Amino acid sequence: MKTIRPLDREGVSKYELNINVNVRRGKNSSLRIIVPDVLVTILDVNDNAPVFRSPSFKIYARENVIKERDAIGDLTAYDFDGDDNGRLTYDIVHTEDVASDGMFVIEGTSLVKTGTTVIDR
Ligand SMILES: [Ca+2]
Ligand SMILES: [Ca+2]
Repeated sequence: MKTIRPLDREGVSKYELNINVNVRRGKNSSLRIIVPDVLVTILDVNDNAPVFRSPSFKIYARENVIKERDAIGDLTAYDFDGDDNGRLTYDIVHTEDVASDGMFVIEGTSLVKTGTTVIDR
């Protein structure tokens, strides 16, 4: 069996086929055998990169109110691949200024304030 175009698990992950086998028995008759339920399962490869739901995020947090470990924003991204190929983890890899350094962490998809100092303009 061959494919006639590339397979994409994120488009169709399973195909069910019925296949006939014909055996000629004589000039005018044939015996037909049907193989029921051939199930083709398309296995996933990691061919999709994660995408954030927005190209940038603006989060507004009130000064003197946000406490340690309070979530201040949701940074959800998605990945169309399955299982481990679509499992996302979030990390802060760079901060633009010294004041931001160590001030926030990401827990799940939430940006969380860390430390005991209050946010104060
Ligand atoms: Ca992926
Ligand atoms: Ca995939």
